[in-house]
Amino acid sequence: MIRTFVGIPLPGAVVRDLTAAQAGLPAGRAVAPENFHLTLAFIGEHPEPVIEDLHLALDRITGAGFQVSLAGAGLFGNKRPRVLYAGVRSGPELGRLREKVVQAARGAEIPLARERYTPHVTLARLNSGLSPEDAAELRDFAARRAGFSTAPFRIEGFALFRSTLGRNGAIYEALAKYPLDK
Ligand code: 2AM
Repeated sequence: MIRTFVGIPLPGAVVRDLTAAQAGLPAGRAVAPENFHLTLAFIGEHPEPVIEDLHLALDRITGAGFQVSLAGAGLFGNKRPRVLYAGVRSGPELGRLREKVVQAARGAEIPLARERYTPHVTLARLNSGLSPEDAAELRDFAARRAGFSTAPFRIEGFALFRSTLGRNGAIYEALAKYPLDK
């Protein structure tokens, strides 16, 4: 079984901005710079032949590259925050690309969870045992990052990532890359 997701790697300048935005994080585990990405769809665990079918379907996706920027910060999980994230500012192209990825997964007979897609980049993950004090500090921290933004950058492609869960967090490895504008 391979645990995978489809995501967009980020340019170096954006990674540097995200790393700067993590400074002073009061609680939780900061995402390592090499792990920053914008998830298009979490695929989950599947046997290798299924992932091979997914790869072929992803490889058939066409479309033009497009611009996005990152802006703002927030927490997923109100009372029990689980993720601190940077927001994404984009036109309709990002949602359309996500839809193509969802269709590719369906074509490979991978049923995806029917959840609302909220584009974001995870800055830190928070343990379920977070104290109310730490949660309050994190809310303050996110509020202070409300003005966070990056310069616009171009999405030139996306990738299929393998996620290997380990003791020190997940390791992500790009299994295949899919350029847009091809
Ligand atoms: P994230 O985008 O908020 O960071 C690999 O696990 C990637 O898929 C992570 O980036 C993760 O969250 C995203 N993801 C989305 N839904 C997930 C789920 N149900 N379980 C694990 N990861 C998920």
